[in-house]
Amino acid sequence: MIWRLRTRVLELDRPRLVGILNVTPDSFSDGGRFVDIDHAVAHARRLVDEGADIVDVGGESTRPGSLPVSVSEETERVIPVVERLAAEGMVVSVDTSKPEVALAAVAAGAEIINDVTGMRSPGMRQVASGSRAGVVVMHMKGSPADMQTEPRYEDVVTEVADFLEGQVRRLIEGGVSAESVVVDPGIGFGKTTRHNLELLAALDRLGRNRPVMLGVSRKSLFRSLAGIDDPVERDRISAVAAALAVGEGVRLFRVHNVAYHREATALAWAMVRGQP
Ligand code: HH2
Repeated sequence: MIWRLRTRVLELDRPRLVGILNVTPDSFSDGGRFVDIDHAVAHARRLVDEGADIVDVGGESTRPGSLPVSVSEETERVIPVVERLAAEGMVVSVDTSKPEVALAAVAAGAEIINDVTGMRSPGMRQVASGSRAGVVVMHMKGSPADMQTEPRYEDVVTEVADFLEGQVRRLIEGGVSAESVVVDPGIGFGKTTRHNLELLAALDRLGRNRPVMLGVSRKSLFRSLAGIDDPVERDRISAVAAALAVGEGVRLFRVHNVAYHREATALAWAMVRGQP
């Protein structure tokens, strides 16, 4: 399996780590820590030193209840950081739902567009096909403002799988290469703990046609499942979940603590292959 990005190809011949860089004042676990550009760049270097293959830069929090930010605000937060990281040779992904921000980010050197709204906006699909960027199509029910108010599904796995495949089809019809697209079930986005678990139990099915990216890092399901209130204290259990997902075929992990995840996924990968 490969993932075709804007100017390069990433082999998915082993687990790959996407280090999270939130340049926001209000993200749920690290809000406010990397708003300053030099701090953001220093953190990105650390993510890469620890083994991140990609750095995902986000300028708008999507935590439950968060409110949207304007295009200009998000652009100001994200673009200078993308420029600096790309200039240092890092593979940069931009975590945005706004076509204007995605366009500016690819012009500044981003290789990947990661859209938590699943590329529903025609403008986003145009930017994707025009730029030939890699694309992450994520599932979310509702919007961050309302997604956790009693989400309901008949069958969460079928609904999520159908949505993701439908969006991939639209992208391909719009001229995006099938090899450029990966899918993400959107753990915690309009889902109860039970929905999240049903999806985690069906990762092999979700990954049948397409590489899967998984973002469980520090998420609130670890509060309900393991009683860990402080998001930063959820790094170890996040790495355990990622290791288990390696066994289900997942090759891309969006994570805060790269060092833990590197260890856990490397071990899982050796066990899956039966080779060091
Ligand atoms: N989760 C978050 C943000 N972006 N993108 C993908 N593809 N998958 C995810 O699971 C995902 C995502 C939420 O986490 P975080 O960035 O740490 O928090 P916040 O949205 O508060 O900035």
